[in-house]
Amino acid sequence: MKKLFLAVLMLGPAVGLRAEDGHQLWLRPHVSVPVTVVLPARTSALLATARQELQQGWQGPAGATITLSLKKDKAIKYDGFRLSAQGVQASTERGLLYGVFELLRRQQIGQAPEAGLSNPSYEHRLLNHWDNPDGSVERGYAGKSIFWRKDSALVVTRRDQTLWQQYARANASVGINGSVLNNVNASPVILSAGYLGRVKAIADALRPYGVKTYLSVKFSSPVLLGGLKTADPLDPAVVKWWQGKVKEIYQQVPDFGGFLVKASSEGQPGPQDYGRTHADGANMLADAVRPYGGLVMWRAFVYSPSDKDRAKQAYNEFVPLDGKFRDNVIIQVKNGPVDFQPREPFSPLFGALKKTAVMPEFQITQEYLGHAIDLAYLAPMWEECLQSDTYQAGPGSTVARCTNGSVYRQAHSAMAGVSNVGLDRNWTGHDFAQANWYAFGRLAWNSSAKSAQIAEEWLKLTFQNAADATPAAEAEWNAKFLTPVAQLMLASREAIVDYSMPLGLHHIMSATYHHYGPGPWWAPSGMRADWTPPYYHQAAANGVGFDRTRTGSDAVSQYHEPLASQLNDPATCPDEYLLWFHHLPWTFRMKSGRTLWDELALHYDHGVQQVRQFQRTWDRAQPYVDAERFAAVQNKLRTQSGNAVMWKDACLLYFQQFSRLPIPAAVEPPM
Ligand code: GCW
Repeated sequence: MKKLFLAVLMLGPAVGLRAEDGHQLWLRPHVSVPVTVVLPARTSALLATARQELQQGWQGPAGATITLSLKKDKAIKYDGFRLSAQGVQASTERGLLYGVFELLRRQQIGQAPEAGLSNPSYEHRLLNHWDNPDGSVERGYAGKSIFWRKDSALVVTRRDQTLWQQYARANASVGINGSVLNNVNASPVILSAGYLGRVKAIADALRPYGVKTYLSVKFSSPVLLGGLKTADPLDPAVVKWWQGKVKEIYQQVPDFGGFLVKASSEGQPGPQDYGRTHADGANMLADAVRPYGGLVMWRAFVYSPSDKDRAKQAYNEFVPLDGKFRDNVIIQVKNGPVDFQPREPFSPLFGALKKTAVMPEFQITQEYLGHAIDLAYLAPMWEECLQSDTYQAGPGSTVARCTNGSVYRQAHSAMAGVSNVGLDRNWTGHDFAQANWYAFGRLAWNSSAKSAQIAEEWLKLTFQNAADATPAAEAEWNAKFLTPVAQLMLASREAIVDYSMPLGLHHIMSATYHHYGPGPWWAPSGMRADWTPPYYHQAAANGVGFDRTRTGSDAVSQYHEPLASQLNDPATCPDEYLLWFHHLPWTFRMKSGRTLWDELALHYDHGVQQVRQFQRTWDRAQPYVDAERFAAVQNKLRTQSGNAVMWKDACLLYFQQFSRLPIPAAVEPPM
């Protein structure tokens, strides 16, 4: 008896629902009420999923009848849907499933089940996994890969399948309809028969949730895997090899989505190795997948050590190729012209191409924003990019509209996010990093969605409990938890910019492989200059910043007017981008009236103060959070707070050797 009691005590906290909350993402189970679901006449795994979700999660009127109907309707785009009190109407099965998730989300967060139409902004909403076949994840901070494992790579276990289903369900709940299963630095082995067997098993687990499977491919696979002498895209034997490989893939995965390719970039092989263009390479693969309806997403992340300004390279390589790509090719462009920095202006490739489909790539995993230690809610960063005006066809040509086919027609449209998912029990390493997975899906569905609204939704789904549902409890929860924690989230990315790379500084992290913490001095001898921070900040006695004006590298001219002129003039260039585009004296007068040096120091200091404020906010949230998540986030904020001080001190002391100016009195002196 005593033993049993002890066992219960030991098991208690570990299996209790609250303790498990953090592992359920935003899809925590709750008590549902009976509902009758009427399905279209045909049956399918996807429809079964939709019914099951309704039955498990219904919190509307008990005994209601909900009808899911498939009907052609010109107003419904892609996987869009129409909601009404009676049910969901869509033109695809996926649309029905997304409508069901929307209904359930509204019920759970207490929003009226608004009738009406909801269409996705992009046709394809994809996660890119930088997962390697050995189970490691490039830039992954949440443990090993959920797809690949070192030794028994090809044995599919029940546990694998359950995990893949849970992953697919989470994606479906926010409208993500595709996953690229492996790293863009692709291993050729992924296309071997053994691995394709596992790809099939993954595709089978994702399909009932409407998530299509894609693969990254290495351009030299015909040589490395196929034993050919060349991977020249115009060589008939190479063309034939890819055709055969594609056929083999579609035999295993009939609804395979297509390929993602990093070629002629960062040492990866590509068409340029054979004197061919990106278009030659992309089109060859596009022709191979076309008979099956497949797509090729060809990345524009290209730069070389010889470039005077890395930020200009992608534009220079791709603009001359506009109109040369097949219509099942989409050029995948990182949000900024350098590389996923805490803040970059939008890439000028958005708004540059007229006859070629372009898609944004965002990084959900926090390579440059504090890994899984710093709390960074990234939706404001993505919103900032999507809403930036490129002026491609006059005012209002936002990045969102230039990539979803509204400004120039695109046969296909898509948005990709580099996933932050791993085997960690909470999926993403940091509990708040779950919000970035969620927000990516919500923004890919509706590129006009507001970060603040997404944060509130996510907080309610992830932290609110049934016990908080009485009006009084809810008012308290809103005031004491929701509002302050949402504010924390919304300020979090700017805080990181402030304590690491304010005023347009970029790429001054420790450029040692890990990319964590400050390193403006990092420049080992013999290292490629464009991989070292001094190349980017250009700090010297005469000032700081990268001159990209018309008299500098002229990167400004890759933007349309009136933006180009606005960026070119330090008086009109927004402070956020000042040192991105200008090299300015330390005593330069800012819009605030302060000197550049003082302003810089104040930004660094403000970032530190912000994180301390986040700590206080979180401490006050304790009564509203389970112990496990409270402690985890509290610990991480503590580490982040110390790291913020390190960033500030290291950068200010480093820059001070050039500025030779005192730290302003309002700034906390270095430790
Ligand atoms: O940001 C850089 C990363 C690399 C990554 C590369 C890319 C997958 O440091 O790890 O490689 O970008 O996007 O291709």
